[in-house]
Amino acid sequence: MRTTVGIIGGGPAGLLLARLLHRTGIDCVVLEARNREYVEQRQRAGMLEQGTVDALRACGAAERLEAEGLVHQGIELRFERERHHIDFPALTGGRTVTIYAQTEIVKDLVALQLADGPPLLFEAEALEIEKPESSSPVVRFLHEGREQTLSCDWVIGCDGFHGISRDTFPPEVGRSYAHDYPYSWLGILADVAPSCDELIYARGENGFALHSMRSPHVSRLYLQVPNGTDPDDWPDERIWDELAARFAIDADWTLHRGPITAKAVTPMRSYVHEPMRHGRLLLAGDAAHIVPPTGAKGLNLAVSDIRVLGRAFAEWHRTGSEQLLDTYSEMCLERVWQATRFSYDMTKMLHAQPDGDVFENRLQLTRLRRIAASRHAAAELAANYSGLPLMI
Ligand code: RFL
Ligand code: PHB
Repeated sequence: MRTTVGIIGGGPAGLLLARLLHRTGIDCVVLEARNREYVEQRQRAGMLEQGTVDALRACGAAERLEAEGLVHQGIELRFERERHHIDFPALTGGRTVTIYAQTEIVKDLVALQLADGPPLLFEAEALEIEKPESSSPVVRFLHEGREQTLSCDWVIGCDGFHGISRDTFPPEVGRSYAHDYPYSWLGILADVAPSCDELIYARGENGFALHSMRSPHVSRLYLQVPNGTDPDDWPDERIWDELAARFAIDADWTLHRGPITAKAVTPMRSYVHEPMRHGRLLLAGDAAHIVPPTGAKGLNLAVSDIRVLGRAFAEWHRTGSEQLLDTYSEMCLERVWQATRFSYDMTKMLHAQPDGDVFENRLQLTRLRRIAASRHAAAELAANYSGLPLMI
């Protein structure tokens, strides 16, 4: 097989890129290791920045998002049994965020791709990228029980944190930065109406809890738990009791409980790989960087990378100039590091220190109080959370 752009990975990054390239008139092929059902059901992100919504709209993938997405005007911070509203439009000059599940974005993009887009091969696992430094790199992949090759002008590694693309960079070319956190999140989905209109980020005495949602009838909640936690040690009643304790405030408020339909533990890590390009191989999304979910940035960063890349390929296609492809890594990394910093700060501010460091715990509350008391501090949070402007 031959194509102009070979895309490894059919997550949000790979699928959105395929859509943008298709609209520009550049042919591509998407190789996805898993089957369709798996990628459409994988529970992940839910909070979209305005820029992410705009990008999906611009490529005709926002019909259902516009009908079903829940527009939020801010978030709530809870600590010391009090609630504090952070008003995004008032603090950012009108910006909002939207709740719409990653599973739904993937379903929408897969449907468009299969209807009129370039080839999307499921159960096609990339094994190796050959000659990434040359002008015609080749992807070797396994599909329908046999090994095949895809010759390309460009290869884009959108294969997530555990993919093969990043490992293709020779060690002397790249450098990575990583930080592991001493806690994980236990995430649940529950068939119960959300107990709030906006997301609640709570710093309870025993640790962090987040109340999010998927629809007016489905709640998504997370609890800080120790690393290595087995979800089976958390029967449903124990989860609801702990959530209720961490969200507790002195005002009248009740956490609605309901049947839990999914339960999983996610470790927390920050990771950035620099640069994001080696020869004709470019990385995008989780393949190049991951953040802890506290800042809700992972999916939004993946979409930002693809917006930069989509524009660079459009320019290359129109004029033959590789200038924007040459500056791709630099363009993305500034934003990636800003999101890495923000996600780190949010995580450190809201999670209880497992070693019980009382000084650190006291500082956390001091940071939270500052945000509640100062418009300036709240505006800084709102600007980062709702998404820094993308200069393309
Ligand atoms: P993905 O989604 O991991 O997709 C990569 C795809 O590549 C495939 N693949 C391969 N295909 C072919 N050959 C190979 N050798 C391959 N190896 C892998 C995989 O099967 C997969 O389909 O990466 P992508 O596209 O970069 O998207 C990134 C996002 O998925 C991720 O950043 C977010 O989900 C992170 N995240 C959140 N981000 C937000 O912006 N807002 C949120 O509210 C938010 N909440 C979250 C999150 C992530 C979470 N977890 C589980 C890590 C909440 C959680 C709990
Ligand atoms: C989610 O809805 O899954 C979600 C929302 C905000 C976050 C993390 C996850 O910070």
